[in-house]
Amino acid sequence: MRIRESEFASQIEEYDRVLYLCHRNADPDAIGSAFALCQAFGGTLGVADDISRLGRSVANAIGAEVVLNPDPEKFDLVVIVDASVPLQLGSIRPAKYAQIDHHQDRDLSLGAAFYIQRPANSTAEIVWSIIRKIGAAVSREMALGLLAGIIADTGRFRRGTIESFRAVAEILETANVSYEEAQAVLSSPTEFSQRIAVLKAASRTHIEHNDPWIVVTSEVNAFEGPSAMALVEMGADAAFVAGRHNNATRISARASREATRAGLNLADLLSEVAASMGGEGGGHKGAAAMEARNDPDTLLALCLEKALQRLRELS
Ligand SMILES: [Mn+2]
Repeated sequence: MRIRESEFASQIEEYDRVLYLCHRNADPDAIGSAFALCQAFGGTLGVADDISRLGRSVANAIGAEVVLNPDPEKFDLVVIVDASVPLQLGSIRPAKYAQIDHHQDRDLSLGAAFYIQRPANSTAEIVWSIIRKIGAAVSREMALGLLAGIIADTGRFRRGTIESFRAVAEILETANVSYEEAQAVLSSPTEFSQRIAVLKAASRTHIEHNDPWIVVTSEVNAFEGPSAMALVEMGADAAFVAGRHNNATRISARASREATRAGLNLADLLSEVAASMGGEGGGHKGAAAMEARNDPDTLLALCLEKALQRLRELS
């Protein structure tokens, strides 16, 4: 059941023990959003599998207690935060759940007891609108977490909308925190292993072009997302980076602003490729991921072909 943001408080009141569950590799948006909800309504902050480097940095800065791989059975309700497909929850399959999310895939919302899912730059903006509506007290830590989520998910405002800027202004006005502090939370230096992975991805890049579009693929063992993002920053319109994880291949994809504006939708593209291979995928137009059992070469070739075909149709 889809609910309005103003209805969240009355819905959540019905449950005693609530788990706010973030997706795998939980990022600042997931952590900041789930933390603010825990503070406003009471509950436990959980993460499927593991937390990302920046997610950890935010959790440390706001003093969030994070439970890794919590047992959903121990709660009356699980609220899935910032995730839209079951794959993002690792092996956690809550029997009863709600959802607050800004992605476009409907996989999880269809089975939710109640949910708020709408397009926004970040889940933090949706959470801010829930909290603002009930007039809950906003601590410095809640504000820092939400700001970090918005700053991170808007790509430091490169994709900022009126709603993002308004939310940031309102949060700064409400809580005793400065924009500079929120930025500092996100500026921990990039880990050695990530820099190595990104550089390896760049050196192994396979390049295909069809003027004006450039599509690239690569393979690394970790940090597929940051690698794909780096390849787009270097000039690619679409970058697909594969990595093997146990028996599965994970692919992270990023697209340039020009390509998404022209109509390229990576969430659709990866969910199509995943579906044809018995895997799962989704995300946003400009940033998406998938996982399947096939080898990286097969999946990357499919992604490359589909992206080039789609871009050809668009131009
Ligand atoms: Mn998000």
